[in-house]
Amino acid sequence: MYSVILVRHGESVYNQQNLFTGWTDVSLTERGIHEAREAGQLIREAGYTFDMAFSSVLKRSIQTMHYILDELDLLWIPEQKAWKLNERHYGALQGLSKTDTACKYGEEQLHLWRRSLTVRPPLLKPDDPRSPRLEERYKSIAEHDLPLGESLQDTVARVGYFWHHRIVPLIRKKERILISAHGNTLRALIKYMEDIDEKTLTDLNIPTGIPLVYELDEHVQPIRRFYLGEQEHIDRKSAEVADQGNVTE
Ligand code: DG2
Repeated sequence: MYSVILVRHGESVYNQQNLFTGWTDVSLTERGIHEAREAGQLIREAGYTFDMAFSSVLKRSIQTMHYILDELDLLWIPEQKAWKLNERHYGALQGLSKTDTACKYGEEQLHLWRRSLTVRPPLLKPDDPRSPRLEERYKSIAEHDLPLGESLQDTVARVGYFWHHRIVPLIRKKERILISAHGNTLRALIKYMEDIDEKTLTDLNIPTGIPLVYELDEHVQPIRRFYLGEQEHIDRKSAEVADQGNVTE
């Protein structure tokens, strides 16, 4: 049996301000740093360790990976930063307030943009200053691979590919892996691994900075997943994510 630990980065500046983030590269807040360190402590106390760590190329995920590894005294292990683990690209919604968006377009539309499997956000224009095609860090990626806005299904395709081709082979070699990523990247990965139905997926809200352990069988198929930490705390933090953008009491 194998295991892998997934974690959504700690609270970011945009999470704190309730803004759509996607590929916007924002830092952790003080609370986010604290959450990341706590995640490391929970992992250490539960007796897990790592041979290799993965993050996206966005600093909130990289910082979280480093705080966790620091708590485990594992900053020395190999790490890989991969754009395929970036958050779902939120297109032209990036930088907008979730609450203002709900007021303008209605809570139903906000919910569709945030939690539907197939609905894409309004796409960015290729020459929009927020376009990844203009960014130095993506210059080695073919233009047609760089999204201007993604549905969760689009994210499932790229994250699933990365999991299957880059991570599973390492797990088979008994490498113990940490993946520090994002709310929707992790929802996409769970969808890919378990093929959960759309309703369950819609209701799945990943809290910031809580380690999620996957136990896997000899074929690297999931047996069970569970969060580390107190259930009440985890439920409260998941509800906080679900409620972002609510305009009614
Ligand atoms: C959040 C997720 O991503 O937002 O892009 O706004 O995990 O990088 O903070 P993260 C964003 P929701 O889909 O929960 O609105």
